Amino acid sequence: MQGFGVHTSMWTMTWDRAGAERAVAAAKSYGVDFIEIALLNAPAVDAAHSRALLEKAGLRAVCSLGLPEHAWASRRPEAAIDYLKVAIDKTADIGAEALSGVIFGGIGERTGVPPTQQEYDNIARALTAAARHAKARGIELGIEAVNRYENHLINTARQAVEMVERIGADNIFVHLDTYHMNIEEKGAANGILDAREHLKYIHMSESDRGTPGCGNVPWDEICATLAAIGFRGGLAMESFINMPPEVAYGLAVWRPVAKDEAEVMGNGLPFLRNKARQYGLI
Ligand code: FUD
Repeated sequence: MQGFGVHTSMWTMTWDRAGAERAVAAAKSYGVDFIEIALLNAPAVDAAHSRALLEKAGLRAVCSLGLPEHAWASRRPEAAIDYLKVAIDKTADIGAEALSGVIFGGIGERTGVPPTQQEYDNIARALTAAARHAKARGIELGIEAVNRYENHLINTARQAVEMVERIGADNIFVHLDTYHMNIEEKGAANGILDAREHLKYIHMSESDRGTPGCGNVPWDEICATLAAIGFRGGLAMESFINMPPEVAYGLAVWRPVAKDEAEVMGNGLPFLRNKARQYGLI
């Protein structure tokens, strides 16, 4: 995945036909290279419909998810494998290139105690099987490190690298997110440096998940470090302004973090795209 994209949470978190039509039309009007589609209910997605929309718009896509509780890999690896296989098949049928995000567990999954070896063993087993299935379908899998309040298992770039290296498949990569890094890493550059061998995708998300450029994320440091490691992966702007309650709960987004779509797309998008261009990332 290369170029500059937008997470479709900007327009919908429900990837049904109406949501897909709205999001693809809007993304095309802003001239992005790709969209990230949240497969939060993978089995329900009409893949052929999405594929036709994307082809007509000339847009590429990445899919992402957090696993539903009945399929959290740390506890139920077999259920996770079944769910991930369906999501991988949908990703391939949509014509997207990768399935990424919290593919190892839930957004909001926490046991209340530190992770156990058994949890990591279960995740590794599930993701090894998922990577094999993804390989057969021509799909890459990304592991996104998310902050401690959303998940207790993979919070840092280093932990994501450990899991990627443990799985050892050539179609699995590290996915970072500037919002999570701002909470977890000892300086944003260090997270990127830790992941450099495996980093293929990054969410460009502000410290409050609102309009990029209006918060505390050190964008110059991020872009300069990406340029320094020769990053050639996808950059996706992620801003959560369209939150259904069940998703807002996992993400702990309790109030509007930006005024509206016009503010994020009118100010945040050009801000980030200009930074990415300035540093030769796109
Ligand atoms: C979750 C997150 C998202 C999520 C993806 C799911 O905190 O940062 O990237 O994994 O949006 O579509």
